[in-house]
Amino acid sequence: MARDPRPGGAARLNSFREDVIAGLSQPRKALPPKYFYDARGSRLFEAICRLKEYYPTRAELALTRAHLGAISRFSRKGGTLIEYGSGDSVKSRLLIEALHPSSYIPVDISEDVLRSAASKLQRLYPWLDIRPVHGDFSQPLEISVARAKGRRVVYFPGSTIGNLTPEEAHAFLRMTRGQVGPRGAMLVGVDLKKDANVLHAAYNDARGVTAAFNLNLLARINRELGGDFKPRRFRHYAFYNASPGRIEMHLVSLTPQTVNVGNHRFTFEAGESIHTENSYKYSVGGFRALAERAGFKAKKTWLDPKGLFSLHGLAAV
Ligand code: AVJ
Repeated sequence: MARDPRPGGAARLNSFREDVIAGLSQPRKALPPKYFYDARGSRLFEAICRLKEYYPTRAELALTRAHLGAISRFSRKGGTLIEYGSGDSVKSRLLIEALHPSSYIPVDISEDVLRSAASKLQRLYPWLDIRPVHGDFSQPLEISVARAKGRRVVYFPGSTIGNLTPEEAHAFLRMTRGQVGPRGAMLVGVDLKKDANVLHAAYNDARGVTAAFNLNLLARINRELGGDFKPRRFRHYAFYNASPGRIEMHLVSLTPQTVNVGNHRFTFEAGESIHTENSYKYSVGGFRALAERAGFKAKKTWLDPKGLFSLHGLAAV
């Protein structure tokens, strides 16, 4: 799938429709997690990040604060900072203040979040050259070498890399390795393997915010593609699958039912699921090995005090 030339318009809707039809036509139904983030989904995700059960956001913020000096020495000052999945850019502010990059390129799939964060940052840092790119980080972005001043550092926080299979993560790291060039670097936030009960709670919060976030995908299909999903006939289901090392999120059909999306009709058996997200968890050594296979030198790993989450400083070799 090519990157949309008009991400806000008809082309964006077409790729959403194609991905939904293709995903629901498989024998094991699945939908890509990138479609969670419409305006309502982005707000729900921000609410997830504030939940007591969802430790990754707080752990990553804590480790970034604690190791900011070392992170900025590793990244070096004054270059170009490219951030994938920048979202509301809270952690970006810490990095911008520490690294003082000459340019900052936030890349995000949610246009509203991207624009409002960029204008807020521009008010805070009038000296900073900000060039927001609306898009999907899984596709190579044409960030031209000429536009990027100094050392290029890609910042990929939040364990968004966990949405990719290890094979996809390998390909993604290789692509980024090409993008940052021979002297470039990458900072990647990666959630760690831990007690399955802690993981389970983080994706099954008591207030049901994660369930609402998952179910919003069906509401979005109804709104944007004219679907007739009845979200109440599906249940949020998330569990840690230890052998691949990932949280899986599903929407499970509570009854036998038929759903229409445009001219397409999909049938569900009772108990049949739509697999909506994978969130891979790594050991420190496992992630470093993956990065090294993709052509980086794994130079630094920073952890929060409880050892829940990691940030990796990778240098191009
Ligand atoms: C944004 C992909 C890192 O996997 O933890 C949170 C998304 N899904 N709760 C994650 C998510 C359910 C999140 N990532």
